[in-house]
Amino acid sequence: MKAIITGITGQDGSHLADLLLEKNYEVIGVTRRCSVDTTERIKHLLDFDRFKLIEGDITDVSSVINIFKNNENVDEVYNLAAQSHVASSFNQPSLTWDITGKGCINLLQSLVDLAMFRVKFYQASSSEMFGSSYDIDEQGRKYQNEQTKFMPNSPYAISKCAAHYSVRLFRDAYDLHASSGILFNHEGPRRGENFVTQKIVSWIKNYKTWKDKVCVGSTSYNDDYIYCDRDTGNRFPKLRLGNLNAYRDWGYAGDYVEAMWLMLQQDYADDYVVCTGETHTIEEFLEIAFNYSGIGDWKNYVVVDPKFYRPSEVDYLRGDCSKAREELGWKPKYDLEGLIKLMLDAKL
Ligand code: NAP
Ligand code: F7E
Repeated sequence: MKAIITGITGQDGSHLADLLLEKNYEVIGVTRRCSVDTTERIKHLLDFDRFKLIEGDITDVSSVINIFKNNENVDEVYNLAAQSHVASSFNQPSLTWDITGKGCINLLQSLVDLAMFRVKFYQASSSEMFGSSYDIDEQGRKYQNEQTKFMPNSPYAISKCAAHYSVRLFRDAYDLHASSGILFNHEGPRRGENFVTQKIVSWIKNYKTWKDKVCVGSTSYNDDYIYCDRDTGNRFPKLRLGNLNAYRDWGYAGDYVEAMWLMLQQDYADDYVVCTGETHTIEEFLEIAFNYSGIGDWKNYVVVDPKFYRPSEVDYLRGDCSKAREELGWKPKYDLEGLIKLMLDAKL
């Protein structure tokens, strides 16, 4: 089997490459030109003979066509490439649209134009597409699943909705085996530093290094800094975060790439929600992470900084992945506590 992965240098791309190589696939990863090396997450794969990188950019149709023409025998295409940061999408809405929305259409249309109808296609859809929308279950709890309507409220989410609907269109209009995984937040040691979970974990690591190696005495605080009492000139900045009250359904990225692969092994293409079914606030994440790392009450170390507020927030996400459980036989292996321990242990 041969697969092309766009977004190979990202968190999910690297986990998916690991999984497919384990399954004996030949994996072609698409990387875009960058002035610095972006292969940190896949450096363990670079010498592998079934793993190859090719240069390409999904916003450029001619680049996409060349990739497919040079790999006409490909079996599966996983489109994981995106401008994936929601807050950044408010600052760069057109760029986000070009990559996250139009990029997917470029891939789908190129498959059709090249008559590559036997290729199976995976699209990385997102729980962000639900925005402020939810349904209510029998216990009165809010949830989102494949039937919940989309109410996107960021340029990122709008672009993902366009890509998602395009996948459905190409599935119906051209009979493409094109599936979308509506994945809720998934994290892990390979998560980018500017997403809230990794930002918290990285701060804890840096603080502990400072506390254990530099500040051997006791500490005191002001609004913005933690001071080392043995040397008053020595201070460490507090962790600055935005909205701490949003609820997220956080799972482990390593689990979620398996669901992507399972979708493409089905006889028929479809859309599937992938999640844990549990939801927690950023405050709860802080509580567990600070307790596990032994620092103490997170409230002494965190500053809420409006700079990190978004123009529009997604307040509540909790998925229902009954369909993925029943039809794909998939279930998550990590809960939030397990995920936080995994991330902290890797970092520390
Ligand atoms: P990520 O770490 O931000 O990775 C994004 C990848 O896309 C990077 O490899 C990036 O390359 C690549 N890329 C960006 N623009 C590109 C372009 N024009 N052409 C080719 N490649 C481009 O994201 P992730 O967390 O792995 O997520 C993977 C996918 O799942 C994304 O589509 C994301 O929107 C979606 N998703 C993620 C989550 C989540 O919680 N992680 C949840 C739902 C959906 P560079 O390294 O060069 O920047
Ligand atoms: O924010 C709040 C922020 O940036 C989570 C992407 O992978 O998952 C991800 O999008 C929450 C939000 O992830 C900070 O306001 C508070 O409520 O980690 P995040 P996200 O926006 O949920 C979805 C499913 C995707 O598809 C996306 O690609 O945390 N928050 N303070 C903060 N967030 C950040 N980044 N930084 C803060 O300082």
